Amino acid sequence: SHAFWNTQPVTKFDEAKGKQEDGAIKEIDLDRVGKEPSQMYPGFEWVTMDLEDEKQLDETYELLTGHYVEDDDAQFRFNYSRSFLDWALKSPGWKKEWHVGVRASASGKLVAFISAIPVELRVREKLVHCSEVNFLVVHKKLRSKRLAPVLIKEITRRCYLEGIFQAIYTAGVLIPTPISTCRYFHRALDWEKLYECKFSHLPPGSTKQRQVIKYKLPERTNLPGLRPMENKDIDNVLDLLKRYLATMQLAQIFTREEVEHWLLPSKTVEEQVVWSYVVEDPNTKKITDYVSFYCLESTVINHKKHKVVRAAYLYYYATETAFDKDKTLLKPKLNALIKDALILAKNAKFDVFNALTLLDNPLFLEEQKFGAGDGQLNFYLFNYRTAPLPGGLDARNLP
Ligand code: YNC
Ligand code: MG
Repeated sequence: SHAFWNTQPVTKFDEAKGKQEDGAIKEIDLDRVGKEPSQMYPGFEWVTMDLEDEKQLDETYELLTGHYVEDDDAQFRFNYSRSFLDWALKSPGWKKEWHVGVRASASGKLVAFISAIPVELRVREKLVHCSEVNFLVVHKKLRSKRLAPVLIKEITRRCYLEGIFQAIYTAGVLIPTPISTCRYFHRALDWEKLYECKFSHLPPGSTKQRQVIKYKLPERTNLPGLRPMENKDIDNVLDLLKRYLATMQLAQIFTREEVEHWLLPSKTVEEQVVWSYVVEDPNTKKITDYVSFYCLESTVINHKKHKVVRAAYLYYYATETAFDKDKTLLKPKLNALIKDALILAKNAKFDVFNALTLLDNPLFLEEQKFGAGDGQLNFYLFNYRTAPLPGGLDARNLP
C-alpha cells in the first residue's frame, strides 16, 4: 500500500523506529524540476487561483464548504469562512502560485484545490525553511481517482521552484510517517445545543440538567488586567511568545509582521476570525500573559434545527509563569488563563471550545472540563528526517 507516498521523500514507517539524524532526506536539483505543471487528466485543467478576486475566493470557499474534511460519521464538515481563508492563505510572504486549483474544462467549475504558505520552523535545534500545505480538497464526485497525488506533486514542484524543499502539513489520516500525533479535546460551552446536534452525548447516570450545570461559566473574566490585544501590544506579545515557544521542540519562528497578521484581530474583516487577549499587570504595566482562539464553524450535515456548530479553537498562548523557577505556579496560571478564554468564547456565542494535546495543554484539559474527542491530528514533515516528537506534555524541552 501507499503506492504514492512510498515514492516521496518522507520517512518510512519502519525507519521512524530507528535512530534519526536530523536533516533533508533528498537534495533537490533545481535543473531537474519541471518548468511546467504535469499533464492534467483529460477534461480538466490547472489554474492558479487569484484569491484577491472576491469571485475566486468565493469559488474556493464553496468547494471547501461542500467537500472538505468531515468526521468519521459524516455528521459535521468544516466550514472555513471566507474571512478565515483570506487570513490563512494570504499570510506574510504568500504567493499566488501556491494557490492551485483544478477546473473542469467544459464548465469551468472548480473541482480541486491545494495551497501552501511560507513558514519558518524550528525543529529541535535547527531552522527549516518550509511551506505549510493545507486545504487539499477533491470534489466528492472525483474521489479515489488518484487526483490527490497529482495535486501534491504540483504544489511540491511550485515550492521547489521557489527554493523551498521542505514542508509541514497535518492530516487526520495516517500516512508515512507522523512526527507527532495529537488528540482533539472539546469543552462544551452550550451543552444543550451540542447534545441536539449529537456532538455531545448524555453520560450514563447523568441528566441534561446536570450536564448544563456542569459546563456553566461565570459571565465575567477573573484575571486582573485582562483585555483585548491592541496594535501597541505587538512587540510585547512577540517577545513573550518567542520565549515561550523556545521551550518547545517544534515551533514556528514568528516575525513581527506575522504576529500582526496571525494574532491581531483585523478591524476591517467581515466575520471575525481570531480573538486575542493580553494580561497587562496593573502595577508594572508589563504584558505577562497572552491567549488567543480562532473561529472555525462546522456544518451540521442534514439537521432540521441547527445549521452550524460554532467552535473556538485554542490558538497561541504564553505566560511569564512558564519561566519561573517555581514550576508549580504554571498549572494554576494556565488554568486561570484558559478559564477566562472559555468565558470570553462563551460570551462571543461559541458553542464549543477545542484544543489539541500540544504545548502545555495537558496541564489544564481535565480541570477545565475538556473531554477527549475521537479525532486525531497527525503532524508531518516533507523531505525532512527527525526522530518522532512525543505529543502532549513531553513535547516541552523542560529546562
Ligand atoms: C491527505 N490528507 O494516502 P497512497 S489535510 C496526504 N494528505 O496515497 P486519491 C493523502 N495524502 O497512500 P481521494 C491525504 N488523503 O496510496 C489521501 N492521501 O500513497 C493520499 N477529502 O489519492 C492517500 N482534505 O486522489 C493515497 O484520494 C492517495 O480522491 C489517494 O483524495 C484525497 O489539507 C482527498 O480530507 C484528501 O478531498 C483530496 O479525500 C479527498 O480521496 C478529500 O485517490 C476531504 O492520496 C478533505 C480532506 C485533506 C485535509 C491537508 C494537508 C494535505 C497535505 C498533502 C501533502 C503535502 C506534502 C508536501 C508538499 C510540498 C512539498 C514541498 C516542499
Ligand atoms: Mg481522486
